Amino acid sequence: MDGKNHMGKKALALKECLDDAGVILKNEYAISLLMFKLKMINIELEQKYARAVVRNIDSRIKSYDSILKKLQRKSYDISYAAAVEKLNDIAGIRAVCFFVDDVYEIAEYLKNQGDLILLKEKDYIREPKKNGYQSLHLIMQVPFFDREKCTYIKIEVQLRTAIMDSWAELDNQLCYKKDFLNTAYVEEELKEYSALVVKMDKQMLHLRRQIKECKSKK
Ligand code: 0O2
Repeated sequence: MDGKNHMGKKALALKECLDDAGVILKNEYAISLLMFKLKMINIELEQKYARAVVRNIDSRIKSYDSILKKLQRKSYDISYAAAVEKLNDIAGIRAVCFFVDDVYEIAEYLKNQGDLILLKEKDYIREPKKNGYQSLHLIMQVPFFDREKCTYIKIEVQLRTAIMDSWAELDNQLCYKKDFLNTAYVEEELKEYSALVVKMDKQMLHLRRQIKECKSKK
């Protein structure tokens, strides 16, 4: 069998596994559990602070094409086993908050949920990526009990502010994982705008605190 044919067979086998109804359902289960928890946390925080906390929550199951590309990009084996073992974001959920302190408070709530296991935390807010990307990522494990045993489903939870989210969305559209002539220039520009994101998030938080102080003096 030549190399290309072999790769084709591996990719096909991967697709078959990812298309399996049970596999899809397990990822959907992890997403709906996290969605439920984030909504509950949001209700609690909105009541605690009497203001809006989470702007929106989105979720997705990573597509076959995107999984295949990521396995290839990272030089992993093209197989379902490798995808499940090596990739942390086949199931993904993103909560976009208004303020940066809300991001960390929600992360603490999630970390304190007795039924979830925190596998890994990547704080790209305290330490943004080289290109300026900011977000807090929690890789969590959701237990799934069936008749025979308990298995764990990985899910990546991305938490960030609305301003960070706008930057990331524009980066996705303009630059992320794209290859073109002026890459270096665009990357430099985006990095500069990321510094503006930091500044604006800090100022908005400061302003919110000032307003609260004024109100409490009344
Ligand atoms: P897509 O198409 O959005 O799903 P690791 O967890 O260390 O094994 P991974 O998953 O590469 O490796 O980690 P990383 O770098 O934290 O990226 C996870 C996800 O965060 C990415 O998934 C993106 O969704 C998002 N992300 C990371 N870096 C950037 C960035 O520079 N710009 C933007 N816009 N998003 C970013 P995917 O699979 O790369 O992409």
